[in-house]
Amino acid sequence: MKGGIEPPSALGGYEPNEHKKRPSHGRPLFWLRREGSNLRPSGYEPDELPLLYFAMWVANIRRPQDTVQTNFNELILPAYILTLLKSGFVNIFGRPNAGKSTLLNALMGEKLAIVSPKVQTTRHRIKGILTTDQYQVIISDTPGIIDPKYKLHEKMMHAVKGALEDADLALLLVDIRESWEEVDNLFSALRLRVPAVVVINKTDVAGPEKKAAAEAFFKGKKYCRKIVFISALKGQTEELMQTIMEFIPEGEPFFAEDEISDLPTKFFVSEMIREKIYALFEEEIPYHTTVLVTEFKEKSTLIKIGADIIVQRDTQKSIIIGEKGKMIRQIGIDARADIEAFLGRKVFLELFVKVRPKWRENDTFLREYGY
Ligand SMILES: Nc1nc2c(ncn2[C@@H]2O[C@H](COP(=O)(O)OP(=O)(O)OP(=O)(O)O)[C@@H](O)[C@H]2O)c(=O)[nH]1
Ligand SMILES: [Mg+2]
Repeated sequence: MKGGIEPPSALGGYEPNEHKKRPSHGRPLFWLRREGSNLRPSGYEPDELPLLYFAMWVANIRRPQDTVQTNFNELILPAYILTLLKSGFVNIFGRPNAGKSTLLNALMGEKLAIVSPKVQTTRHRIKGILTTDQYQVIISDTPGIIDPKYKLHEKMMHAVKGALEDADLALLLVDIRESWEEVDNLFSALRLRVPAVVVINKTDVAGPEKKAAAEAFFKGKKYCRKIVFISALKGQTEELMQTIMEFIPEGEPFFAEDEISDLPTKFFVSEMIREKIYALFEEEIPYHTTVLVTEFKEKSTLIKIGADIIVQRDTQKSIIIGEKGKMIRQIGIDARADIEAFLGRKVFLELFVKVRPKWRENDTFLREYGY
């Protein structure tokens, strides 16, 4: 999150994971990169190396992790050296409701993606960036894979396709209670060209026999390089993190170390409002709805946010508003609490409901709403 906004750790009660702890002694001076059998500092040409080594000698940098004040780019920065940083894209795929967003949040130790017991909650690819002094892993949550029925679905599957293309490692997430045959068909149809780990989730609701049966089922499948059991809900992901590191290549980071996502604050705000709609309304209402943040003004004492809740029909508008405005007030109260925790500021939230017939089928509307 750029722009000085605190990460949303207050949101879901997530404890920062052990692997999440970042070095406190500043930016890396350089990374050591493997070139054939040699190690070479990244970002320097060979003819600059003698000068670099001389500067290191003067500054008394002898070993990786030595800390020093360097006069670097005319800035005084604390710096240190990293050895063989690993970095890469880990993309999560699965059917709706498998727990992909819960897993992203658990790995990040922060709530980035909204979660609900209903299917098709996630509509975008959401990247979480996890940086330590050992690695930078970019973890992508994706929409659950479905047969598209309308244009919004097509856009959602487009997001999945993009993630299939740039993964270094695919995490194929399975809800241990769902039909393994069906997920097997789906995973086979993906025709993955990158290594994949089958991640069996929700082990907190399954006994040892069920786990053994799942292992026997997925073992030996063509796409399956390894099987890991997790409970994303309970944050039991240590073994998965170790497995991820086995598959991530050595390389330089893609993002600055203080970035936790590539998406703007407005996106997260609109998602928090959408999450409340999934929680408060039954049946089809959430699927006909999207949220667009139209105003975001930082004032001295608070942030003023205006958002449109978009629905397809007048009847849906009156359901969202509720009797004497009861429901929209509730959305506002619930969403504001999360947004305030996320931004670490007081928020004035104003919600409007707008009817846009067939917005889910309309390219112009879809684009305007960020799909
Ligand atoms: N018992 C249990 N429930 C879980 C676990 N992980 C996720 N869930 C629940 O499963 C439901 C769906 O979780 P999500 O993370 O929204 O699933 P998703 O795969 O992102 O779903 P879509 O975005 O719709 O594709 C929620 O009610 C979660 O609380 C788990 O490890 N154990
Ligand atoms: Mg999701």
